This record gives sequence, C-alpha cells and structure tokens, in this order.
Amino acid sequence: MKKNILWIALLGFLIFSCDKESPKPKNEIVFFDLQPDISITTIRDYYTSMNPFCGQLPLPNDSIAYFDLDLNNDSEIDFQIEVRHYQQELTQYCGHCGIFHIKTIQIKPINSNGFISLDTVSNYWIRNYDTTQLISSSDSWTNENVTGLLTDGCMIPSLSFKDTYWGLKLDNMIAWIHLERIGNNGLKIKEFAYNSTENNSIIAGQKE
Ligand SMILES: [Ca+2]
Repeated sequence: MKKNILWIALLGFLIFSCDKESPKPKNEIVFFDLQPDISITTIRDYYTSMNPFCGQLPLPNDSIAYFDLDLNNDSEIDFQIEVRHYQQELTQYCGHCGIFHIKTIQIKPINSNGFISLDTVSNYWIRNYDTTQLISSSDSWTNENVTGLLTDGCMIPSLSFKDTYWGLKLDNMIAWIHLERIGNNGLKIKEFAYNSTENNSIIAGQKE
C-alpha cells in the first residue's frame, strides 16, 4: 500500500513536470531618444492666388522630404519615411479653385527583412497605435510601402494622424517609432525602440 502511494506521488510529480511551460525568453528593449527631435517639412512658403477661392497655396508646388531610419544602429538604413505634397488640378470635378495640394506621408522598408504593421481595416494604410496597445508578431505586416497620411485632395479618401506610434519589425525584432505631425506639412520624429528578443511583443512607447 505504501509502495502504491509512492508510485502515485511520483507519477503526479512527472505529469506536473511535463506540464510546466518552459520560461519565455526575457524582453530586452533597446530604446533611442532623438535629441533633439528631428523635424522634416516640405512647405517653405505660401503665395496668395489671384483666384479668391484658392486661398494660400504652398511653395514649392511639389516637394519631398525624407527621414532615414537605422532602427538597430548598425549604420544600415532599414526604413525610409517620406513626407510629400504635390499639386493636382481637377477644376472640372472639384469646384472653383480646382488646385489641390495633396499631402502624403509614407513609410517604406529599405531592408528586405523590414516590415510595417498594417491597419486592421485597410491593408493600404498604416496602423496607428497608442501607448495602451501591444505590437505583436500576430498583427498584420507588409514588406511594401504603406501610407500613413493622405489629406487635402478632392477625389481621394482622407487619412490622417496627429501624434502616433507605428509598429515596425526588423529581423523578427518588433519595434515602435513615435511621430508627431507639425505645421508646413511636416513631421517630427521623436523616439523609437525595439525588443531585441526575436518575436517578442512590445507595447507602443515601451522603453524598458
Ligand atoms: Ca540598421
């Protein structure tokens, strides 16, 4: 009888041991604070059109500015953020002025192992996270250009943000970048971080 109890105890111990999950690899967050923040803008000046319906129009008419992101600090560019505005004339469809200065912000992976987290509704748009949200490998990712802002057109859908976190992934390390829109079609790049433990999630804004 004593022997039987011992066997049952041993069996229970073995089952318990097998059931135990192996511990998850520890998070190692690598954080970069840009000091000072980096600002890029495309509009340098405005002119007043002769057409009273047009208001202030930006100069130059068509302009692009870039920010090259080296996420893992190995001197190789991983992503490029592009801010652009360009003129589109659609007088026949869009009213008196018909001149639109469409503004876009896009991000594209430069590294073939670079991915961008997509919006849960549309696969054409970037996903905007806030600091309560987890960025994880089970989110939707793309290795192609994604649009984060599209405004001031006449025939195009509007898409915008003010202060946001975007989810990035490089060599299976999940990351965020913190951005803020500023005047003159500009963007302020503030800080970013990645979880160096592959495939482990990171909370938007998590620094340690
Ligand atoms: Ca890099």
